[in-house]
Amino acid sequence: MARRLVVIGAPSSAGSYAAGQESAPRVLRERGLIDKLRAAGRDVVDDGDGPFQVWKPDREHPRSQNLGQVIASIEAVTRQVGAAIDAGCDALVIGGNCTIALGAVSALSSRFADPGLLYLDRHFDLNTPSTTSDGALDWMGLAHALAVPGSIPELQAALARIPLLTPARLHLLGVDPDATTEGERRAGSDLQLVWRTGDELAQHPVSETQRALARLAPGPIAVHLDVDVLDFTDAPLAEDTGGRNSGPSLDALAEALDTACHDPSVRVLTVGELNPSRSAGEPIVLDRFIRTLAQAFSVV
Ligand SMILES: [Mn+2]
Repeated sequence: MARRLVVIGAPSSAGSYAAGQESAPRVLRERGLIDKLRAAGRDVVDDGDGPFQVWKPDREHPRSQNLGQVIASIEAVTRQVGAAIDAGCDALVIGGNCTIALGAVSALSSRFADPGLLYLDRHFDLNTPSTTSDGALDWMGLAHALAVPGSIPELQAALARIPLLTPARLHLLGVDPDATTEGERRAGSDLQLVWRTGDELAQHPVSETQRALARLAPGPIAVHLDVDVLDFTDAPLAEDTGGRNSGPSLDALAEALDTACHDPSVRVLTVGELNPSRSAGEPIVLDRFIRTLAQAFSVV
């Protein structure tokens, strides 16, 4: 018997480069996400949204923009995912920025000894305000989870533990080495993180996911998907348009998500950085993505 699935929205672009991702939960619901999940056999409860936050420049804090909003969004995800877990349910969180993954792991960390995180993203997200000048917190999340030097104390303090994760409890799939900063490469090497490239994920979506799950066993495991891991030419969903003609297709990613979400140790999937305006010229890609989620959560 599949566990009940709680759908949670995190409509925020506060940690982004520009507005857009805040509308992802609304757009996916309007295009039938909840009904498609139910049609796949799941008992679904829609728990609604956390705070609605639209990015604007934070000129007072240019290197860590909109920190207070980012923390409030993470805390809302932590509360909502925690309530779902306490009720014996699984959770699907639609972001929002990739920092929502910290909320999911925080919720698990308050309840379980040793949760793991499978992170599907083109980026390491290991930046701090000293390694990138752009001040977008959405690619600083894992640095804060791992307590990389230079992390912002207020953001760390919002998490269940410091560090929230150890390298042994983190597995990254889909990284584009050309999309990493020097500071990220240094942190990743210092911490000896385990990661695979987008090409490896594209070629072996099932076996790479199985290897990650085995490494993070017994869990529980949170899975995070930044849609920028996808080949943007195949599936233009992400805020970041840099992934043209590299990384997995949506069909290949579907195999990875299918494998992950059908593993009983996986309790949460967070989806970040989906900007619906990217697919305005071909909105059917949003329906393909909803079908991918419904298949991943289907009762088999
Ligand atoms: Mn990313």
